[in-house]
Amino acid sequence: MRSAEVKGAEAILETLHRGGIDTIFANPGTSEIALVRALDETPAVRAVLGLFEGVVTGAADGYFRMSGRPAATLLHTGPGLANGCANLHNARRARSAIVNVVGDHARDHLALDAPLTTDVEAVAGPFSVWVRRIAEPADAGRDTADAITVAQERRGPATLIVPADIAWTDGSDPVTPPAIAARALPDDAAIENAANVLRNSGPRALLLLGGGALDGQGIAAAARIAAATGARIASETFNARAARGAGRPFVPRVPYFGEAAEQFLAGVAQLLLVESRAPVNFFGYPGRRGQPLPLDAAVSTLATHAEDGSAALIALAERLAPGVGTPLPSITLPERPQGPINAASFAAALARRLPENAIYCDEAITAGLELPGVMAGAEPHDELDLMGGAIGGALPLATGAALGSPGRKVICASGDGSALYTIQALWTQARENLDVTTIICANRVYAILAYEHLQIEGRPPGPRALPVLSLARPAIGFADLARGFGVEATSVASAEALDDALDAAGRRRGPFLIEAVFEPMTLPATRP
Ligand SMILES: Cc1ncc(C[n+]2csc(CCOP(=O)(O)OP(=O)(O)O)c2C)c(N)n1
Repeated sequence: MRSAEVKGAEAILETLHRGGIDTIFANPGTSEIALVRALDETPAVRAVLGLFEGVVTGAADGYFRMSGRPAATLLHTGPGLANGCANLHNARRARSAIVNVVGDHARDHLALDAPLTTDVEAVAGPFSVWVRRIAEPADAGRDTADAITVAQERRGPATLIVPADIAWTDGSDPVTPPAIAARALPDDAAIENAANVLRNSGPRALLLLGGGALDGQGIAAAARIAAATGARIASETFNARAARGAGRPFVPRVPYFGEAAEQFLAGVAQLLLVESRAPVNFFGYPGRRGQPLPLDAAVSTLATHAEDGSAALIALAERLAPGVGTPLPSITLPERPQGPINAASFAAALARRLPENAIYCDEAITAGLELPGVMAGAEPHDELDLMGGAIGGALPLATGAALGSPGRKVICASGDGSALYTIQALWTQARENLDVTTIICANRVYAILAYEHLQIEGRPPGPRALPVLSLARPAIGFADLARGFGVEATSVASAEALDDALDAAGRRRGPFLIEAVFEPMTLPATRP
C-alpha cells in the first residue's frame, strides 16, 4: 500500500504490531472510530474491551508484568483517560511499559470547545513518562514507534494523543520501531563497591530488592550472598512481581506501618539498593519521621532501576559466595482453618489451596496482613502487588495478567471496598474466559481507614464518622454481582467453607468468584 492510501489509524495499528504489541485494551468513543475500524484491517492486533477505563489501564499493567511486553490502551479524550488514571498511576509505579492511544477531537473541531474538549496533555502528564500529540497524518507511524520505544526504555506509560482527523486521513506510513536493548549489568565498580560494603558490614548490611531483582534467580543469588556474608535481605513493601513460595528463599518485606518498618530496619548501617528505593512510609503521621531507615545508615546502589538487578545479584554472588548454597523452604501448608473468616484463617486457606505456579494478585489490604509468612510455604507462585496505592487495581491487574500468561492460573484477593472501583473487570474475564479466581474479602468496612483513624486520632471513628468508612448497610452481594457479569460465584462465611471453595476453584478453569464474608472488625478503644 502506498502511504497516500494509508490512513493514520492503520499506520498506528500496523506500527503497534511491528513493535511487538498484539493486545490493545480498549474503551473507545466517537473520536476513536477510525481506530476501531482499523482493527478490521490489522488482525494481528486484537482488542479487548474493558467497561471502564480503570479496567483498561490496570489490565495493560498486568499484561506487561507477566508477559514483559507492552500492551496498548485505547481511550476516549481527556475524560476517558482521566477515568483510567488511577491505574495508570499504579502502572507507572510498577514501571510497566504501556502505550496509551488517546483519541481527541479532529483538529479543526478542537477550537470549537465542544463538550468533550479538555487539555488531554495536562491529564496525561502526571501519569505518563512521555506525552505527544500527533501533528500530521505523515507523523502517525513515527510517533507510534517513538511511543513504543520510550515506554520500554523509560519503563512506564507513554501517551500518544491522536486527533480524530489524523486517524481517518490518508498519508501515513507504518514504521518499524528499533529493537530494545536488554537492560545492562551495573558496571564493575558498582559490583565491587557492593562486595566491599557486604564484606565490611556483614549483618549490619541489608540488601533491598525491588523490580526485576525479585525474579527466581535474583532472590536465589541474594540468599547465597546473605549466607556467605551474614547480610540481611528484604524486598520493598510492595512489588510489581516477586517470585515467592516454597523452593525459593524467603525474602521478608519492609513492613507497611512506619513503626514496624523502623523496628525491621533498626541496626541497619548499610542499605544496598537493587532496583529499589530507600524506604519511605506510605503516609506521614503526627510526630513520626517519614523515613524508617536509621538516620546514620549509609545508602549505596548495586543496581539502578534502569539496570538488571537480578544479573547484578548473580555477579555479586559469584564474587562473594562461590559454591555457597542455601537451604530452600519446602512446601509447608497450614492446618485446615476452622471457625470465622479472619486474616489468619484466610491466609491459611489461601496458602493451602494456592495452585502450583499460580499468579497471585494481592489487594486484600487488612485481610492480607497474615499472608506473607504463610504464603512462603505455599506452592511456588508469582505475586503482583498494588504498586501506587490507588485501590481498584487488583481485578484489572488479574485480568491483564491472565491474558499476558495464558495457561497459568490467576488468583486475585481484593478487599470489598477496593474491588468496587473496578468490579466491571469481571465482565472482561467472563467474555475472554480467563482462568481467574477472585476472592472478595468482604469485611464490609474500609478497615484500614478505621485503623488509620485510631493511629492518627488516638480513638476509633465515632458514630458520625464511622458510616463514612462502613460498607455494611446495605450489604453488597458480591456473588450476585459476579453472576450479573457472567462469572460463576459462591459466598462463604466460615473458614472451612472458604477452604473447600478454594479447593474447588483450584480444580476448575475459567473465571470464578468467592465472596468470603469476614467476621466483623473489632478495634481497640484507644491507640495500641
Ligand atoms: C483511588 C483510591 N481511592 C481511595 C483510597 C483510600 N483508601 C485506601 S484503603 C481504602 C479502603 C479499602 O477497603 P477494602 O478494600 O475493603 O480493604 P480493608 O481496608 O477493609 O482491608 C480506601 C478508601 C485509595 N487508596 N485510592
